[in-house]
Amino acid sequence: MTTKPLRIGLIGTGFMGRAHSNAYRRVDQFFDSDHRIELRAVCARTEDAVREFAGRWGFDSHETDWRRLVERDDIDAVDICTPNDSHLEIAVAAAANGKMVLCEKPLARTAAEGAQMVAAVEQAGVPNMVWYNYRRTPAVTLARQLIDEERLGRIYHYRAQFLQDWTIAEDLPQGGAGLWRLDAAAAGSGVTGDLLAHCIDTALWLNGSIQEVSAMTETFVKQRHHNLTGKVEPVGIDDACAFLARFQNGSLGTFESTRYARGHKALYTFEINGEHASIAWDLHDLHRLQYFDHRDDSRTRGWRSIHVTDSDMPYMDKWWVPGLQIGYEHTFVHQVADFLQGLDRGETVAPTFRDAQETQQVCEAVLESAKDRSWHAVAQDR
Ligand code: SOE
Repeated sequence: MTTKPLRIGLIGTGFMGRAHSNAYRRVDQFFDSDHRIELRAVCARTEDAVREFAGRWGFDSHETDWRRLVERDDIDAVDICTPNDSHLEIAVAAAANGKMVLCEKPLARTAAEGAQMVAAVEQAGVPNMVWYNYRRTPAVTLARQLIDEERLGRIYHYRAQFLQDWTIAEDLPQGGAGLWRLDAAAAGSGVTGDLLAHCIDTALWLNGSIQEVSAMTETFVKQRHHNLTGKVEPVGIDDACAFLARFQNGSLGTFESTRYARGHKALYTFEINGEHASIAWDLHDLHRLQYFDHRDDSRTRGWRSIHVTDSDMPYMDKWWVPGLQIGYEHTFVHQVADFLQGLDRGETVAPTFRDAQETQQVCEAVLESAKDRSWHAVAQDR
């Protein structure tokens, strides 16, 4: 088999820069594709730090200005792992240079920015993808398979939560490295864009489009020291958000996210209740899918805890032997593997920018609804 190189230019060396680099390093060892990853360049602002990152993860070279990286002839795909306020500018420039564009979630700060990004990659005709990684947890992919097989019957309820507790301290500053998620100018929103965006992406994938929403948000700590301005500034993000949703398939959704749920670090859970069966998943126990089927014999009927490790489970034939589980970082490996295999077949791989824009539109409706305390229709212009 002849393999074609896919030369990556990665921008951003924080948490996601590491998660993606790890995925690029591992994918070829475990998954087959006609494309072979080459880590050509990594970019971050601080010379010493980016050089160290390039050495540690095996990038051939480094840049300190992303504009230089997106213009390089030896890069095929630009991967955006920077805070949300730079996604638009980088994606548009990368697409204009004919690069494939991969972008960390959320696609953008607002739906208006997202629309420009969709237009940029579609006009350039370049492959594109957004890293909503939880879809590719084997147990979540299994949930999708069970739904596709119509085992649940008509769906009545979709319930999701994403709970954290890391911003409770009032003296935690906002802004800058590691804390840009608290800065509305950099992040766009708080838990809605950062955490509920994951829940919404999974929900749209498993249960279809959302028609309308009714939301409430709260900012518990109203002002924080800003690391970039050096002043105490108002906090513009939502610390917590809860919303009700009506799906196009007639089911009802309830979504909740907060960074003020003491004791919870990244408790992403969802449950779907159908006419015949229900499924539930919990990120803290990510290799298990809970399944209840009312059609089972009544004497043995009950919730089953499916350990999603056998080789007939999604992605699992590529890893270890049955019973041995995988974790968070593997979801990113799966996403790269699917992207490469999509290139092999000449097919797009979801979630594309256009798919992720639907999540932006739900987020937008949620934030608007919280502002004026009324139901908002979700724009359906995909
Ligand atoms: C926030 O703490 C965060 O890191 C999100 O930004 C990620 O998308 C989520 O997967 C885990 O939590």
